[in-house]
Amino acid sequence: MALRTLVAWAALGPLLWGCALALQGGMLYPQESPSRERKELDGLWSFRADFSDNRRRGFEEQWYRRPLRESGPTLDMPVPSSFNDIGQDWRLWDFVGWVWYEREVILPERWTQDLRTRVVLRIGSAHSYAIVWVNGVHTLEHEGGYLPFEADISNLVQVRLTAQTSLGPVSDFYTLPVGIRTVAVTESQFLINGKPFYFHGVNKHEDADIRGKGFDWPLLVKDFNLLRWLGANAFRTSHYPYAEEVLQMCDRHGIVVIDECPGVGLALPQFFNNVSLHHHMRVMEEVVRRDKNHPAVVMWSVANEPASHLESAGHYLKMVIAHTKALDPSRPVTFVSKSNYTADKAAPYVDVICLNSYYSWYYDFGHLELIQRQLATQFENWYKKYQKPIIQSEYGAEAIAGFHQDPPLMFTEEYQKSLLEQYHLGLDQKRRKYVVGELIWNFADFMTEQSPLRVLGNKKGIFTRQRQPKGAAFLLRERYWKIANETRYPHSVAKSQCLGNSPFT
Ligand code: GCB
Repeated sequence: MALRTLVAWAALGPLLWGCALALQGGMLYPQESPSRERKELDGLWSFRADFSDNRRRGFEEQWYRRPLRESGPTLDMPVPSSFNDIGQDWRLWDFVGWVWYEREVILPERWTQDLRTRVVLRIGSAHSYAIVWVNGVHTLEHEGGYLPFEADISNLVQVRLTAQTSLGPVSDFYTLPVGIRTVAVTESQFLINGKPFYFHGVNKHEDADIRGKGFDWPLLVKDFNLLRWLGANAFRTSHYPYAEEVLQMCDRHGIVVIDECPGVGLALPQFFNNVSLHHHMRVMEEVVRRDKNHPAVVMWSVANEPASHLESAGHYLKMVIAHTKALDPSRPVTFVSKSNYTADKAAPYVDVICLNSYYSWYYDFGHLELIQRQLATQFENWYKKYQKPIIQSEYGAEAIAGFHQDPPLMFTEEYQKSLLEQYHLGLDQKRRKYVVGELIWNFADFMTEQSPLRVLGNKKGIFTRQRQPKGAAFLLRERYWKIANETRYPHSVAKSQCLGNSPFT
C-alpha cells in the first residue's frame, strides 16, 4: 500500500525534520520494541517553494490533491536538512513563505491489514508552521519549530471491514534508558545528586555547512568528540530544543543540559500579550513532555534575552515560569537575561540567574582591561540583590580563523583569546562562591542573516563552522580540564576523558 504524505510549512528560517511511522505514539521518541515497528521517512523528498506574490498559490490550486510533480516543477530535497543551504537559487537562501514537501511511502502489509495496529505519523520537527496531508486528506497542523507532533493515521491507511468482531486486545510496550539523579538549588549552589556542580561548557547551535540545521549523525558524533576533547560537561540548547538524538547522546555521555524553548526575540512590549503567553505556555508543555525523561536535562530555560526590564514582561515570564514549574516540579527553571540587575522584573521568579554579557565586544570594545572589574560588579550586584546562584550563560568575541594581530585587535584569534582570559580571571574570583557556571558563546561559528555586524555569519565560535579549533579552543580546553579535575566526582577514574565524570551514569 502506498501512502502519499504532503507537508507545507512557513519557513521562517532553516528547518529540521525527521519523521517516523510507529505503531504507537504518545509524543515520546518512538522506540522500537517487539510490539512496535518504525519506518523512517528520512531521505529524498519532492520539494517546491511557493514563490507566488502572496505565497498562497499552493493552497489556491490545492497542490495537496495530486502528486506534487503534476502541479509544477519540483526539486529533490533531503530530509532532514535546511532547504536554505542546499540549493543554488539565491531566492531560497532566506526565503520566508510556504514550502511544500512530498513523499510516497510503501507501508508494510500488516500495518494496513491488521486493524489492531495503530499507525502513527510523527514529524520530528518542522519550521515553523506545518500542515500535513495524507493521501490528500488534511491530517495535522502544528505551530512552532523544533518540537515533534503526530497523528494517528490508521483510518487513512487501513482497509476497514464491516464486521470487526474478532479483534482481541494488543499489548504494546517499549523500553527507555533510565538515569537517576537529583537536582537542587541552594542560595549559592547548583547540586546534582547532592553535590555542587559547576557548569563548564558551551552554547551550541544546530548548524553546519550545507546541512544547515538538518540532523546529521556524523556531525553529532564529531561535536560530542569535540566536547570531550574540550573537557566540557554541559551545554545550553540555545535557543530552541535540539533534536532528541542530541539529548540521547547527552544521557549516554553525561553531558548536562539546560534545555531552552524557542522563546527568543521577545524584545518589544507588544510581544507580552495574552496570545503569546498562551502559545509560550503550550510550547513549554511540548518541551517538557518531550524531554522530561532525559536525566541530562537539569534545568529548563523559558527564554533568551527577553525585554525583562518591562513590567509586562515581568508578569508574562512569571506566568511562564510558574507554568513550567507546575509541569515539572523536579527541575529548576530559569530564563537568560541581559538586563540590568536593578531593572529586571522577572529575576525574582527564577531559581538560577543566567546572565549574558559581552564586555569588550558590544560594549567598551577594545578595552579588555575593564573586563575583570565589570564582571565583578555584575556578579556582586546581582548576588547582593537576589542571593541566587549565577551562571555566566553567554560571553565571547568574534574571531575569523587565521586573522592574527598582536597587540590584539577585534576579530583576531588573539583578541578572542585575550577576552576569554580576562573573563576567566573574573569568573575565578566568584567561582567557589556563588557563580555556578560558564558557557562560552559559541561552540562553533554559525550562519546568520546578513548584517553589518556579521562576517559570513557569527564568528564567535571557538571552533570554525567546519569544526577546526581556533586558538581559543586550546585555551578553553586547558581551563575546562583543570576545572573538571578539581571538581571530579568521587569514584570516577582519573580524567583522561570527560565520561568518567558523568553525574548520572
Ligand atoms: C546574544 C544572543 C545570541 C547572539 C549573540 C551574539 O546575546 O543570545 O543569539 O548570537 O548574542 O553573538 O551577538
